[in-house]
Amino acid sequence: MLSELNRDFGIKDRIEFTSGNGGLTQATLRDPLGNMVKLFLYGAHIASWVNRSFGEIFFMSPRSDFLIGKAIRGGIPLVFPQFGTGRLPSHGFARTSEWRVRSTNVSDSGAVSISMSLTDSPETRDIWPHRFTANIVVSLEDSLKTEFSVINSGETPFEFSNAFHTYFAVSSIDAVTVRGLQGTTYLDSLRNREAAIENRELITFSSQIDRIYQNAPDHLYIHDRPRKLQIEIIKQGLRDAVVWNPHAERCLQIPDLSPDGYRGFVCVEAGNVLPATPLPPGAAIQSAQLVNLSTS
Ligand code: TA6
Repeated sequence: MLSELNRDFGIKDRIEFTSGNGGLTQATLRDPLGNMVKLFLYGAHIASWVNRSFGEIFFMSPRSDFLIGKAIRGGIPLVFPQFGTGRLPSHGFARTSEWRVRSTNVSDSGAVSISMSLTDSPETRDIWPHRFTANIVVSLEDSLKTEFSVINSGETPFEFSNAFHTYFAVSSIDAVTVRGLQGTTYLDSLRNREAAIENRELITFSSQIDRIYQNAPDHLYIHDRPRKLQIEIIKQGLRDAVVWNPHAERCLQIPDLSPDGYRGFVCVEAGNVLPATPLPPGAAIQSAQLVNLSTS
């Protein structure tokens, strides 16, 4: 497996496949500038992004499982085809499925990318009776671009939700603000998804926040004051943004987070969450998230 992957998709000094946590196959992408991404083929799950100027950008819980069938707690879990709880496992089956490598590339500008796909199977059709192919393209340079597309390859329409459930590492949750959502309607998952309007320019985290901001602006900003870091999230073809931090009380109920694990991350999740997106037979949807870093 690893030798075939490296033979077919490895690129000297740029892309290598190895056995990672829990024996999961991981791809390591290194660009010429010194940036690095590690991602598992399991869930097409980006686990780490080390930027040459700002270090590790994503949070990974020290208590995360790396077991087939379990979600990984950190990095970018892929939400598809369901958001949250429902008929399918929480956040759908994409993040607990083995994705296939389709191609790898180094662009003229030095961006290193990998493309992976997930197609329906007897197991997925058992719980979600639709034909589809989902694709992920991850492109690394000083910024990180993740593209998600899905085609309805069946004869019947379906609807789905998708999101990049990104765990951004922060110095401390009480020193972090999220900007760009003022005036946006959100569904408050702590109040049975009651609708309200965000009235703050800067969202702060003194208690649990779990909100689905609908039709949110495409440019969002996380500011980590102690780290003097601004993270810009540019979403394309992704209507919504979920903002989540469990804070102390909820954190105690999440076994793969340490009791104070909430202090080390904020989730800002670009996606098409609610309402679900209808997809007629033969139709496809393209979307992308671009994350830029700067000193602030
Ligand atoms: O995106 C926010 C959320 O839906 C929260 O309600 C919380 O459940 C979080 O996702 C984590 O979900 P998970 O299934 O990964 O434990």
